[in-house]
Amino acid sequence: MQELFEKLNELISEYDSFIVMGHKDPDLDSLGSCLGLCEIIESFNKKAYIFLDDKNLENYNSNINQAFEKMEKSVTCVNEKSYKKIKGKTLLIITDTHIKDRLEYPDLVDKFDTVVLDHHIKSKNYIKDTRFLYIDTNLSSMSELITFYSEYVNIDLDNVIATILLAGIEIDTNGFNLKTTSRTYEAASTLMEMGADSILKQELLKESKEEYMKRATFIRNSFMISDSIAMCIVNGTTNSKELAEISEELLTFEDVEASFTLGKLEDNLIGVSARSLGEFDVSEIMKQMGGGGHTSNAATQVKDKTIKEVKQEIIDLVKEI
Ligand SMILES: [Mn+2]
Repeated sequence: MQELFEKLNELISEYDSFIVMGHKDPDLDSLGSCLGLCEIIESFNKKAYIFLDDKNLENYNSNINQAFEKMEKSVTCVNEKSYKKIKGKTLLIITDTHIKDRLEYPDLVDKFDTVVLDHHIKSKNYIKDTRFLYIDTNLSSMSELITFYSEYVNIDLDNVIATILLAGIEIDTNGFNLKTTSRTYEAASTLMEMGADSILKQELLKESKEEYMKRATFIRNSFMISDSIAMCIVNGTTNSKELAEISEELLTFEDVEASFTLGKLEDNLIGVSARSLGEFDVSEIMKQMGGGGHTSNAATQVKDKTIKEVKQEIIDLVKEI
């Protein structure tokens, strides 16, 4: 990792200004890594901006404004208009995604030199033409990476930023269960030492009761398709995030080794999110259905089929293995 941090240091010294951007519908990992990066960059006496719709953050996390108010470090957000006023040689740093369509504002990629940092499985449509692209799927989260980077450059992050980073790790690991290594705990420990606040963190991780109840209803209706594989079908229109959350939650039940959650993403498009504790390779099945991923975390989207057909296809493929 030392090599990566040296490379980032070099890049930072080369430019005057920086725009840091995460993915759209930012979660705490995306947001935390953006904030942490900005603080690191500014410690080099350079100006960093976050590309973020800060007026609508509440839509993504009902307690985030409270966190921003408590932050001692000031952050400057830019949007579709205001980024044009940024002066000097500017570098765009993307974190927590490497796919253009997932960006908060994809157009920016064509306007600035770009660096991409991510921990998701590399997709075929990754952002090309970058100054530097770094994808490490062994990382639990971008928050973990940014924590180590701040340690490397010897910066004590703002308490609130440390809190958001810690919450980001918890979100991406589903409470230190998925993709968690000793390094993940090390990062968490560093963030606590930097002053991460567990009460604020809990506030940030609270979800609305409604959302929880909705998910609980779907989970109650889930069923086993083999001795150790659970399936859940979401009624109505859903999104990939909800499907993934349900699959992850199903893994916490006794006897569940792997899980598949499916639901309608839009008309004529069904999403499947698959998770496993690691023994059963869910990517095998998702690949056969046109998707991808790795052993414990995979997904696909299927066009022009009914939920019933997709459900049967999964059941048949599971039987074959
Ligand atoms: Mn992430």
